[in-house]
Amino acid sequence: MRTDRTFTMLKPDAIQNGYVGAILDKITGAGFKIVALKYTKLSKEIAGEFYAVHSERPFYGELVNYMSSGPIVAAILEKDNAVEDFRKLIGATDPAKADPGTIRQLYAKSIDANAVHGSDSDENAANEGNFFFSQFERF
Ligand code: 3AN
Repeated sequence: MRTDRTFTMLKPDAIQNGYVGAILDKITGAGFKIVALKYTKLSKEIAGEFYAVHSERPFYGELVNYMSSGPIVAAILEKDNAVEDFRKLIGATDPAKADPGTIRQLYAKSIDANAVHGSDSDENAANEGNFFFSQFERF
């Protein structure tokens, strides 16, 4: 089923480098409505659970360590065709390969510290949003 919501996290590098305002501005400027928003820090255990789908990938340990290394901003976003349009807005996983004007090309430096996460399917968007937010935290 296609939905109109996606889930994002601004990663520790985006927070560290002071890009929260600029990235949220880019997101809302592209027509996404913020449905839920949270500033928090993941423990290693929670980060491991969130990225469990990647547990067989060689970079899993590094990814979990990195994502629990500092605070993050989590959000549910709403827009028609949200998942696909948000993936376009953030650009390729490797910032060096991301198109000009995309969030990763503008604000990320490396493949692990790549500024922002975006769900890759409607199903994952729903699961990831539910992982972070209760029904009382969505507006
Ligand atoms: P995306 O976030 O673009 O969907 P995935 O799903 O392939 O990318 O990877 C999930 C996360 O794992 C990425 N956001 C990135 O931070 C990290 N990652 C992917 N590939 C590598 C890699 N080769 N080395 C380190 N981290 C990686």
